[in-house]
Amino acid sequence: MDPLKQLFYEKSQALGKEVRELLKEHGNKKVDDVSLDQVFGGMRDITCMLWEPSLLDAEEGIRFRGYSIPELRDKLPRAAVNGKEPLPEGLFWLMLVGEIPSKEQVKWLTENWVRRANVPEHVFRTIDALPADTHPMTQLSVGVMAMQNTSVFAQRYTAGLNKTEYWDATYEDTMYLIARLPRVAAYIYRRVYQKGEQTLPDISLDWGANFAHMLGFEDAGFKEYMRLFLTIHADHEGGNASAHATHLVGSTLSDPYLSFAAATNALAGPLHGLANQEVIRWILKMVDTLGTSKPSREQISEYVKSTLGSGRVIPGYGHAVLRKPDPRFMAQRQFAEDNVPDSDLIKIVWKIFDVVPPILTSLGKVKNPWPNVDAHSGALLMHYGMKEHNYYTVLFAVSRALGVLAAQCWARALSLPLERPKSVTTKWVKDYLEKEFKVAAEN
Ligand code: CMX
Repeated sequence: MDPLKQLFYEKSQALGKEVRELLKEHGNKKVDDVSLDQVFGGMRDITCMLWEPSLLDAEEGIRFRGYSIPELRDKLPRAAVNGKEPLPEGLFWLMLVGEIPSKEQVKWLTENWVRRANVPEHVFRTIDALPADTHPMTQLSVGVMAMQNTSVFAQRYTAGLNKTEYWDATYEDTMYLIARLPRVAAYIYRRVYQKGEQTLPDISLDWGANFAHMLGFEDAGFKEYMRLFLTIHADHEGGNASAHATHLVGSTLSDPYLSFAAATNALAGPLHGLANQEVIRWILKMVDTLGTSKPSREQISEYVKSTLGSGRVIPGYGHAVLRKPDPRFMAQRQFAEDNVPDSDLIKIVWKIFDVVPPILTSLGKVKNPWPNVDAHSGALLMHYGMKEHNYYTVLFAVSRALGVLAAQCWARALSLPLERPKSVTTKWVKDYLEKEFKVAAEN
């Protein structure tokens, strides 16, 4: 058994035992109750799902196994040569087994993924069958689905897999899928935007730097940004749409390929991951409309108000859970301050950060007026020369695989069952209120 699998096995056996004992003693204790606002309002804040890799606090932001983003930037292993940002491999290790890995453990993981990274030829041919103007997220989803015929879980299940072995097959699929994903994603980029001229993998590079290389970006700054990007987008607890989609589909014992394809489809919505493409489009339209690459705060303010006036949201702002500026935004801002202090586009992002929150607050209905993760990434990608906005969400998806697949390993190891919440009709709600009202009147 490989060392990470062995560690995961030990950890999951121990936690599985703890969970069984905990539920035996406390299984009927209440952790939440549900209001009609929540039933009609997207199930916000209902505590009803288990997700080991990370936990989101509305005020503080995300913590991965207890570590905040600034702590991860300090503690996770970095690239051997001039590395300042964490290697995403290290975060995957941490999310899977709850321990900060050593440099040697991360090196082992990088090399393991290199060995698993071969993508079957039919996957490329399947993507090639799509019109080139198919959105890159759709191409990614199709690419992931095309790999499903190699699923270890699906094959072993068909052959008669013992329940106690689900976690092992899921771990194998997870490791192969993460290893292959950058190659598939880069293939789509080069196919659509670089005349199909492919850049072959460089097996001496770490996972993030090799992805940058396959995309065709050799700049050391871009590689560092990719390492940071792939780390901070990896997970945001279990209730967000891409994570929840993975969890829901996986709960039917669909394998990790089918489950992660669902995540990509959820991430492709403009209220979720697609917002990173929408942000940069919106900023470039503003620059174009105002006729200046150095708009004043007053000009930006007018533009923001005209966007709101036309019944649209300000992309990159707001969040379903967070109530403070997103630490993922702040990490990118700090990266930009340290590495790219002189970009007009990035300075616009910072001015928007000054201007938008008071305007959104003044509407009186927006629960979180602060920037989210998607507000900053486009300007940094533009700076490094990646100008194809439709592609940005694919980068998010490659990162998101780390968290949602680590969670799927846990779901199988803890034998989490089929997910099946209760839904009701409006008539049911009216009848319920009527009945409750009568009960209240009788009392
Ligand atoms: N601009 C304008 N209005 C906004 C807004 C924004 N950025 N954010 C929220 N609102 C509005 C909502 O549309 C809603 O209006 P209605 O009552 O008229 O429908 C009202 O404020 C209340 O919404 P909320 O409770 O504050 O926010 P939700 O939890 O419903 O939605 C989110 C959260 C992210 C979908 C929303 O803030 C939004 O649309 N933001 C812009 C899109 C975006 O950046 N998405 C990326 C999120 C991060 C990610 O997943 O990648």
